[in-house]
Formats: sequence, structure tokens, C-alpha cells
Amino acid sequence: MLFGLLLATASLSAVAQQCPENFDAVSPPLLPAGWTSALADGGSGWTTTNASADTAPNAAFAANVAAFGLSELTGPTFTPTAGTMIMAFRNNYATEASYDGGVLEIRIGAGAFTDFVTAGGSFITGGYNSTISTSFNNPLGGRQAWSGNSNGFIDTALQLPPAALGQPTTLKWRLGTDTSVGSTGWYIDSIRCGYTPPVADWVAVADYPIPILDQATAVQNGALYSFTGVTAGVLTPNTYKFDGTAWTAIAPHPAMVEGPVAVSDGTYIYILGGTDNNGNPVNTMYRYSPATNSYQAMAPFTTAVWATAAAVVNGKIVKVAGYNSGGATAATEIYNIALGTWSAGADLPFALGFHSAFAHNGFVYVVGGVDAASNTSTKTWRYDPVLNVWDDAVVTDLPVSRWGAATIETPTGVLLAGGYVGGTSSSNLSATAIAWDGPTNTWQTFPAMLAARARMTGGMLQGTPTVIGGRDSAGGFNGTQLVQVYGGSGDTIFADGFEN
Ligand SMILES: [Ca+2]
Ligand SMILES: [Ca+2]
Ligand SMILES: [Ca+2]
Repeated sequence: MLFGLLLATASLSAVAQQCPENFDAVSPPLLPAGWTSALADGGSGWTTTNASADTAPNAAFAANVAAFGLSELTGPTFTPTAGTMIMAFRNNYATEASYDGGVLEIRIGAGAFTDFVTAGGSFITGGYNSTISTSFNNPLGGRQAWSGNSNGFIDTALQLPPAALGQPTTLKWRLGTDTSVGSTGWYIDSIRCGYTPPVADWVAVADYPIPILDQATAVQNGALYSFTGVTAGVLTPNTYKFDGTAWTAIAPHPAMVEGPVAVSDGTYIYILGGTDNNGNPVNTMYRYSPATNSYQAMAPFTTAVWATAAAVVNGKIVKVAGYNSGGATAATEIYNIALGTWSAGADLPFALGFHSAFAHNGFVYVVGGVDAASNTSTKTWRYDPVLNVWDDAVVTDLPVSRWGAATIETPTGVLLAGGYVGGTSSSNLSATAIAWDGPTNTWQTFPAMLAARARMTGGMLQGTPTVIGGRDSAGGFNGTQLVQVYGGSGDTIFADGFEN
């Protein structure tokens, strides 16, 4: 309950409207007609200011005071139409992270002000990023909010609740603060109705049927197959096929394993290694036939590994490194598909797991990864299966280490999406993507995914980079169902062999 709310200037105007509003036609600290500020306890209230703005000269602003209280900014009541159900504003917050922060509330018709998301709205971009602590009297304690530092103005685009269509609707921005430690505060500017968000480079498609991480994936004949892995903290044998539109359950993998790798020779898919239910790496290889939806156990390899990587080149499966029960290994083992036999190749010069491997122009490449001592790697190597040698210098190293990324072979190299970038802590979890272009031997920044993910797989499905599930910022071993694909903007990527 808010006792002692003090209303500031409330010069309602017959022509007051929600949108557009850039706060630039008034003299600070006055608010535009139809806009009101209220405060409770130690709150500062909202004013206009010219200290920082998205559109010059002004923005609306509430200070992050070092005292508990609320500052509320309420806009004019407006009536959303079908063309104005998407809105946006520019959002610049610098608050005591997770202790002070802001929320958006909405009132529809004669209802009460309710959190925007609870009321059925959704953020298209720039939504809440934090949960306010319940420990130090912030009136918004326990709620999802914007908190911490946006590092300048960001876009927040929102889809109004369906119930708001045609109804008198009011928005309220509320900044809550706790008992101590202030910061700059919260700026709002450039409110737009009927906003058309840019089409994302990456878009979400049909969810994976279960949360997943540490699975194995291969693409064959225009379909993507995702085998076994970890779901909600336990191993699963469940295996699914994706045709680009829908997921279908197929025969479960013969064993439940975490962190196997899968490759296709165009006829069969081979699933190698992983750890079993007791955490023991295995040396098994199963061959899956999409034609018969069945598996066959093949000759095992020598060094049991998980978090390994493999690629197919010249009728051979080249399996490189990975973790065994003693930690990271450097072993290279080569399976001759026609002969059905394994042989040893030259060791990788570095023991690794969670690295990426791909084939290109008759060579196998290994990129990134992390060793058992948490040393992350920027190294890249090229393996020549004819000469049985690894070459570091011939392929440009990564600009920054990356491990646990989705590895997607492209016509001219590889795309690495997500993973942990520049370290091993949760803060290194990344949505970024980077592509290696073989003809120029360069690493090129690729548009970032919708959401940061790691320890997941992906593939090039019908010309579209596709990333399945993975670990999100919550960490742990739950996994996620999000399937992210590149090409939402209709980019003709890879039409010329590389993104354009
Ligand atoms: Ca402005
Ligand atoms: Ca505080
Ligand atoms: Ca290199």
C-alpha cells in the first residue's frame, strides 16, 4: 500500500495523448500535459531533465535516491487500436543492481494498475533484466524489473496486453529504491505507438520438445537430428527430428549419454562417446539410419570421451580430443567408414574439451575449447588426414576464446554460435556468433542470437543456421527448449558462400 503519495503537477489537457512523447516541448522540470509524477517515502518523483536525453533536449527522469521509496510517472490515458498495440520507448537506467530498479505497470479500463507482464503484455526487446531483492525494503521487492546499468539508452519495445485493445489504457513507470546506496536513476524518452520493430536476424522457431543441453546433432538430407543429452538435470535417450517446421520423436538413442557428438556421411549418422549415467565416459559409436529409423552398434574407439568433436572427411570420421575420466585428452582417432575400422591419428597439440570441429576442403579444423584446468583456448588447427599432421599457423586463431558453442558447418567454413566467450564463468555465457570464412581465412562477427546459450548443438538446416536449446543464464543442467534460426530478416546469407 502506498500511503502519503504526493501528487505533483497534473495539468490534464483535453488533447493529452500517450504517443508520441519526447518530453522536448516543455521546460525542465515540468512534465508534458497529461503526465503526472507521484512519490512515496524517500522517492524523488519524476521531472523532465536535459542532463541526458535520447532526443534532445529532454527526457523524463527519476533519481535513484539512497533511501527507500517510490517514484511514479503516469502517462495520459489513451485507447490502443490494432495499429498501436506495439509501443516502444527509449530506456536508460543506472540503479543499484538488484536492489533498486524500475517496473512498468498498466491500467486497462476501470481495472487496477498491474505489472505490465502480469497483465498479459510482453516485451519484444529490452524487457526486464533482474529481480529486485526483498531484503532492504524496496517496495518493489521480489518483482521482475529493470535494474543495474543499461549503459545508455536502449530500445524497449512492448506488445500491449490483448485486453487493452479499444480500452482506455494508462501506463505507469515506477522506480523503487531500498534503504541505502543510490545511483544515477532512470531516464525515459522517445515514446512511440504503432512501433514497428526491426525484424530480428535470428528468430525463434518451434520449441525443442523437451529442455535440452549437451546433446548431439547432425543434419542429413534436409532434416536435423538431435540425439540424447541432458534434460531437467537427468540424462534422456529421447531423440527428435526437425524438418524446419515441426519436431518429431524418432527411435530413442540406444544409450542415455551426455555430451556425445554426431556426424553424418550422407547416408548414416554416427553418434560417438558421451558420459553415461554414472558419469563415466564411453567409447561407443552407434550408427543411425534415417531410412529405417534404427541404430546399429559399430566398432568402439579406444579413448572414451565426452565433450569431444568430430568431422567427416574423405570417407573418414575424425574424432578429436574431449574429456575422459582423467580430464582433457588430445587423442585423435580415425574411423574408416568403408572398412569399419579405427586407427590412431596424430594427437592434437593441446588437450581439450567443448571445442568445435568441422570439415572444409578435405581438412578437419579444430577451434576453441577449454581444458580440464579451465584454460580456455583461442587456438585453431587444421588437420591434414593425408599427411597426418596438425598445422596451427595456417588457420587464424580466434579473436577471443570460445567453448561450448554450437558448431555449424557452412559452405565456406564454420559458424560458432553462443557458448562461453572469453572465460568460464557464468558472465561469459554469450549470445554472440562468429564465422570463419575459409577463402579469406578470417573470423567475422556474425549477428548475435536472440538469447545467450551454451553447451548446445546446431546445424545448417536447409541453408539456415539452427541452434537447439542449451544452457541459459540460470546455469545448471536444466537446459532450454528455445530453437534459434538465422535468417529472420530474409538475409540471403551464404547464397554467395558467406553472409552478406
Ligand atoms: Ca527527448
Ligand atoms: Ca539502493
Ligand atoms: Ca591457428
